[in-house]
Amino acid sequence: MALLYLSSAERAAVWRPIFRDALPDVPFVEGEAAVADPASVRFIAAWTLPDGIIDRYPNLEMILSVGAGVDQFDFAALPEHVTVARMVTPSIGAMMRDYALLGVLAMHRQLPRYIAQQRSRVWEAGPVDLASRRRVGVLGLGQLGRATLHALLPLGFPLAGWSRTPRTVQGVETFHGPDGLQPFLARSDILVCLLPLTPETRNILDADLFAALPEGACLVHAGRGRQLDHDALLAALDSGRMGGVFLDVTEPEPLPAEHRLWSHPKVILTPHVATVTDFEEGAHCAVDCIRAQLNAQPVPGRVHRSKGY
Ligand code: NDP
Ligand code: OXD
Repeated sequence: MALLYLSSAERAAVWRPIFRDALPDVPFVEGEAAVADPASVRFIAAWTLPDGIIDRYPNLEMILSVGAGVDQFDFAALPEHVTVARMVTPSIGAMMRDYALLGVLAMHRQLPRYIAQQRSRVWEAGPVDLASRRRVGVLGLGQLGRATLHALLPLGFPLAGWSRTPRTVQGVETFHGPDGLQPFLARSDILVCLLPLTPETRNILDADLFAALPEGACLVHAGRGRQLDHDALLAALDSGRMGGVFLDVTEPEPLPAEHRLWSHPKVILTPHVATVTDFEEGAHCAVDCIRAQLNAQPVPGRVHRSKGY
């Protein structure tokens, strides 16, 4: 029985001793070239999977994403009996909370405008409003959406959240499903997207969605690039329908050098850095997943394949 590890050498240096101590019966095999017996591979930890890998390991039972997302996997190519799990660790939530807070405050206090003004040596005050008059809406009430809302609550923004199924979050007005989307959008002056990428959420941030937001609304997007219609966003920024965007994810990544989002005065762009999975926490999370699988217990971070997240 072995774990086939297919990620960076830097991460491996942290994972290797943790696996040796915690799971001495599960050899930590680094790279396919090091696999002595393909039948021994029962677990794979990777960000992306090389083509045809599933056929090479007949006893594979679990794939662990080394990040929080799993949309990089082609579920249709994975046999039903293979469990897929992802990283659910305290620091992923904490880092996203910090990032989303930064984005919301940057939009609330018009940071793109003042960065552009500073570059042009323009001293011109814009309107300043109270947080209690700026409504924030978070798309996605999972580990990241909830961590963000908990951090925003004491700042006084009226808060709402949207999920697929009904959810309760203290101090937050919640909406769910397609019917809940329009009323949720209509009260969101700053929209934060923390949704997983699935067939239902692909391109969800499109012209119709921007039109359903209050005039001049802002977007903080740290979900996935393929959820965003980049052209529709540029058109909405140019027309004034959207007031600004704080963007961590694009399609493709890196964003091509000639793309207008790089230089748009209403855009703050970061290179997919909202969270980085801490190697040590990730190793412990992977150990917990494998232990749970071996003991036929619920696997933490297990992905529900029919839902796609
Ligand atoms: P979770 O699986 O914990 O939560 C997902 C949330 O989205 C749930 O509330 C779920 O609803 C909701 N949701 C899913 N599909 C729909 C839908 N069709 N309509 C409405 N709501 C929907 O995910 P996480 O919070 O851990 O992560 C979210 C995403 O953030 C990741 O999948 C990844 O893409 C992205 N991410 C980005 C990072 C970055 O650095 N930029 C880093 C880490 C993650 P319900 O509660 O009903 O199930
Ligand atoms: C992740 C990410 O999902 O980095 O971990 O986006």
